[in-house]
Amino acid sequence: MSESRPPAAGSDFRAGFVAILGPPNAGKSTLMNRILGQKLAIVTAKPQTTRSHILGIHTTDTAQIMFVDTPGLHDENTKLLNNALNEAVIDAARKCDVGVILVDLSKGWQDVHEDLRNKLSEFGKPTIVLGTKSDLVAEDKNVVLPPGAAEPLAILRVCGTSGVGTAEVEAAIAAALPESPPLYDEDVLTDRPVRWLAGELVREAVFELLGQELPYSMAVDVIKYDESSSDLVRIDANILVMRDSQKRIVVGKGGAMVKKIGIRARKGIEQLIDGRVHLKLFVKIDPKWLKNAKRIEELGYH
Ligand SMILES: Nc1nc2c(ncn2[C@@H]2O[C@H](COP(=O)(O)OP(=O)(O)OP(=O)(O)O)[C@@H](O)[C@H]2O)c(=O)[nH]1
Ligand SMILES: [Mg+2]
Repeated sequence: MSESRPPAAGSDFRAGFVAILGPPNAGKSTLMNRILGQKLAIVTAKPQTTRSHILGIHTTDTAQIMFVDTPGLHDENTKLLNNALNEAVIDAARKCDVGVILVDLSKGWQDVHEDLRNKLSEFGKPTIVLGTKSDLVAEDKNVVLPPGAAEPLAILRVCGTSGVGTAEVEAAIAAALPESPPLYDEDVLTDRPVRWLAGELVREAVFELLGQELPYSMAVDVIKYDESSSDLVRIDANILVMRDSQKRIVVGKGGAMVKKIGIRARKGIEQLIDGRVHLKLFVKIDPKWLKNAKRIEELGYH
């Protein structure tokens, strides 16, 4: 990423990649969406929602912050998808200009944070530590760092849901970026195609409507994104599950559940594109997708 930057033009505009790092459920996607003022990354109450890095581009008069929202870093390395997720995190840390480590203030500093801090220090990256979910704890509570690797540039508190503290976060990040002209036009918000974002909103609806296990073995493949009609976007997507029993749960009695998922996802997509959407969902058994690296990549999760 940073290798491709053209030389600084002599102005004091700053631009660079900022990796948003932390354990699952720390509030990474919420914070990025809040600063962008647009729901780009899906957010759910369940851990391990984000599956691959998503670029969120925030351009102001003085800086362009290219946020890289990453999947939560976790220790459990048994599944191929989890490996792919952790690789995506390390890759983002290696390529960023600034690393931001998110710490859920209600949980505090954990081993995973120490790992991230060490990685960023090994890669020589300036680091900012952010205590998130400040609304859940006492006002004077902040992250306490154990002695160890390099000191961060700043330790700040933020609430991603209300936006309290985000201005300070933005300022601290911008100050840490290298001088550079912007890399993207100011109206570009992400590098992800809208059809992929639409698939994510289907995945979010499944996360929200179905139990604990199923969302983790499910994927969404958008097979049609048709904008040829002037007043309506037609989207067909497959919801991929591993087993017949899961298919029955997703479809629901007489198709009731998949209908509910469709209604919820459609609303999200209509908000995203600010237009009408016709969404058709199919539930397919694809026992191999979770075990096949190429397929994981095809689905856009790496
Ligand atoms: N109370 C409170 N809840 C928050 C805040 N920020 C995020 N959350 C909630 O925490 C949960 C996880 O938020 P996400 O933004 O999806 O967290 P994440 O770090 O992206 O999680 P993964 O993608 O799973 O790694 C959601 O239910 C959010 O609504 C906050 O500032 N305050
Ligand atoms: Mg996330």
